[in-house]
Amino acid sequence: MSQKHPTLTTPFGERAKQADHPLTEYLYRLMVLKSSNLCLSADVHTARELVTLADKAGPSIVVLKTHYDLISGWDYNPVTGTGAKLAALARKHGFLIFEDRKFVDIGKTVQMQYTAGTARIIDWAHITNANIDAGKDMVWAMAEAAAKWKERINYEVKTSVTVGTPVSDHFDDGLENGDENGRLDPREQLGGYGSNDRGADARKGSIVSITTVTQSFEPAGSPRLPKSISEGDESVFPGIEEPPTDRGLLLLAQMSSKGCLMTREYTQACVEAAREHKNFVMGYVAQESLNTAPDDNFIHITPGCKLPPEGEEENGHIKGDGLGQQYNTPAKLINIKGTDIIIVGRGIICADDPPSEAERYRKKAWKAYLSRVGLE
Ligand code: 6AU
Repeated sequence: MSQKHPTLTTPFGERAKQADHPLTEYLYRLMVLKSSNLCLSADVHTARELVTLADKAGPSIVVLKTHYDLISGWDYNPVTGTGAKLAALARKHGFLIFEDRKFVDIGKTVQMQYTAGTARIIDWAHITNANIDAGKDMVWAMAEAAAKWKERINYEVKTSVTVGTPVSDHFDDGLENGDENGRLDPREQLGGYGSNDRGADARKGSIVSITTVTQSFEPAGSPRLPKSISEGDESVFPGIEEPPTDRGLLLLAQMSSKGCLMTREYTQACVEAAREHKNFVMGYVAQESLNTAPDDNFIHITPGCKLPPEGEEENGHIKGDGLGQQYNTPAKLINIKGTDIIIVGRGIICADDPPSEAERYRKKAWKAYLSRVGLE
């Protein structure tokens, strides 16, 4: 890490202005607004616990990190399910959702895992991450999938399939004649007419055997993040607009675990991939700042973070978890290693009062950032 890289001493508000990725720009502004550089790793057992924790700790965090596949009772319904509920809480409290999926496979497979399947991660997670052991082309494949998704969600597709007179039952997707991800492409389905043809004229029908398929396309802000949850809470965090519909990727460049096999060469390949895909890669999951080129402005988000119990020596050694996880304090990771956001899981979740522990971490991490950039 170069201690002298300008991003180490530039305040987040300034870095927002220089950000290449719209979601990174938004995230920096959110961090300044909430005085928070804390990501909560919400590794709890059930969907109910997850939603409750997100609601309670939401005011202290700027990123909520999930592992959807370790949550029992995850509801996959795109409108009322767990992803939709988290999206509503993200709007209410002002945080981004980061699904820690660590994609690694051939390009075609990761495209499908990212955009389709049961979880439809891209629909509710603003950010995800990838291990690029499979090669840099995987990043290109994910970027392509995200670009197509963004294009598609600029239209809300409402399709009614009826026999005879159309009725009001609507499907959002999953029709047999959808694209390879099981989705309808509005322009293909309607013979290639484009966005200028929206509105009342955009309602057309075609006869398939005796079945009438009627589709209407309406411009929509962020329709794939449903605006309501069953609890009916539709409030929006004040002081900032809703996040852009862009999706972002973090490259898993270094890990916190003991004996990690990621080599310097691998980490360097991550840096190259990030520079090649600035419109999709926001930055890294890493243990130190990897910004070295003069115009690097990638964001760094770092797990393996814990504070000693309240009242104990703050810069003392923090024991690992006995399963390979190693911990550092927020001050060390932010001040010395140059990371921007700390990821904390068990340090908060296992506390007697997780929301107030989240506040304690927020204050410590923000103080470390202020001291790094000389604002304290
Ligand atoms: O604070 P913890 O140890 O309870 O949780 C850390 C969280 C877990 C890990 O899956 C994740 O951070 N993680 C990652 C990520 C975010 O990709 C990388 C890594 O190197 N170490 C690590 O712990 O959800």
